[in-house]
Amino acid sequence: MLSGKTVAQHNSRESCWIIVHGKVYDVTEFLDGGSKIILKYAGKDATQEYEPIHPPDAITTNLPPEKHLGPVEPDTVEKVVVEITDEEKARQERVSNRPSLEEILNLHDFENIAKQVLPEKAWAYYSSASDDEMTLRENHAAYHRIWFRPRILRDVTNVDWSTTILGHKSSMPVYISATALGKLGHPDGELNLTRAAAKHNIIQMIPTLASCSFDEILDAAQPGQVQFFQLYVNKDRAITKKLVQHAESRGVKALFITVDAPQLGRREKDMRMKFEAEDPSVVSKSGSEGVDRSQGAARAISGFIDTSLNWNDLHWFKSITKMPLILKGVQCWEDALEAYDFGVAGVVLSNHGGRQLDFARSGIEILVEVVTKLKEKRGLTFPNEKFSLFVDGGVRRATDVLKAIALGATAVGVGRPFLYAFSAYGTEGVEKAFEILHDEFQMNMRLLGARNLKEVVPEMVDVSNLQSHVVVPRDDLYGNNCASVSL
Ligand code: 173
Repeated sequence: MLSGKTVAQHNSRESCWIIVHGKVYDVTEFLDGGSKIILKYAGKDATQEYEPIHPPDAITTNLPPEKHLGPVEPDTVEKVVVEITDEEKARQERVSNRPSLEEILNLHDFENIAKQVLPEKAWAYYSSASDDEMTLRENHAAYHRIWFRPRILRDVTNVDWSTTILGHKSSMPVYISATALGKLGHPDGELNLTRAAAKHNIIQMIPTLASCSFDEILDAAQPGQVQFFQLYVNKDRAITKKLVQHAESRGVKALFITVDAPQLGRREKDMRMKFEAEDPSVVSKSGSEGVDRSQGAARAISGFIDTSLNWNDLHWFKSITKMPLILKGVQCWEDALEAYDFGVAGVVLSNHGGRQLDFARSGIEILVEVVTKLKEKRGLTFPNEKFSLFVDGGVRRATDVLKAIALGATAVGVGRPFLYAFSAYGTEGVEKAFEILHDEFQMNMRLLGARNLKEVVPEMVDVSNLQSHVVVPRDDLYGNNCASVSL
């Protein structure tokens, strides 16, 4: 057994040991590039910082066994004193005063509450988007430029909004999109989603960068529960191959390869947060890196993503798995057509929740051109069982979903609202979010005159304004991105 004192001596760039869950690891070789945060914990217990942003098996998969130095004598480790600031006290107060779930009426409510009850870092990471957050706002605003043309005098006593996604039943045309770092918001992280999804027959897309390990999330699923996997392609293809084949062997039903993030966007809210959180004394010692001391939670852990990923790699993916492949992050009809011609099972028309290229168009706008062009060029009609179109970004209401369905989407992905729901209320929050959507589907389908999703047709929407990118309306929730530099 190592003593805390011994560990404490390895507190430099030359030799950096950390303690996680009572075990000591030599992480010196992880220090090159982007890992200044590790140095802050050199020689110390890093568990609290480590836990939310790494799955429990991250060390065992990434650090060679000889760097696992064994257990530390618990009593000899100096406790990392976490000072409860006044701000934190106030936050905890807000957590205990949060409204009951009965008071939540829509998905926006979760966002509003999350903003007030989440730890600052978590809110900054989840809510942030790139640059001026124009695409983030546009994602939501684009739905406001589509209006309905409802039909009347149809017997809408029974309405059914259940559907099939890539051959799998779903209680609504919505799936849980992948979002990273669930434990920043709630100690159970992504398991909240798994549990709620099981109860409501909703498909969960498991993120590569979940806080919980992949197997934990699979183990938490009920027999027969359908899960998809979102993949960030690693520079080390052996790691990717292992991940993909493991997912397939555990029964994951589809592989969503993220294609819009060769580099992560600058999410300035997130970056600013880290900037302030870091201990200046440590930073100054790290020397020549100048002020670029931190890139925020996401960038800090994204270095493994392969910037060279290209169309040719898709052959390789086909050779290593039988799971259907879906490209996540397609942003124009030309790429959708190429994806179709290549023979993948579908595409997600998405700009990564506004977190990548700012001024990328909304998924719903892209959907219209993709449907038009694929009909023109390949004679396809949508929804199409051979080639599914998914949309994500900015979806908050069943009306948003119905607009996408009318325009040819198979289903839409929802990310942040479910994150916010479990961050504030755990699994029950996510269940409530599903219940709200179910209620909204029932009412809106009746009012639209559609008894099932097949009856939600293009003629029911007016998209004549969709492509006019007029000024994005003011949005208080997001308006503060640039106002947070304190002087
Ligand atoms: O949007 C994100 O934050 C994201 O996809 C990501 C990518 C790499 C690391 C962490 C999160």
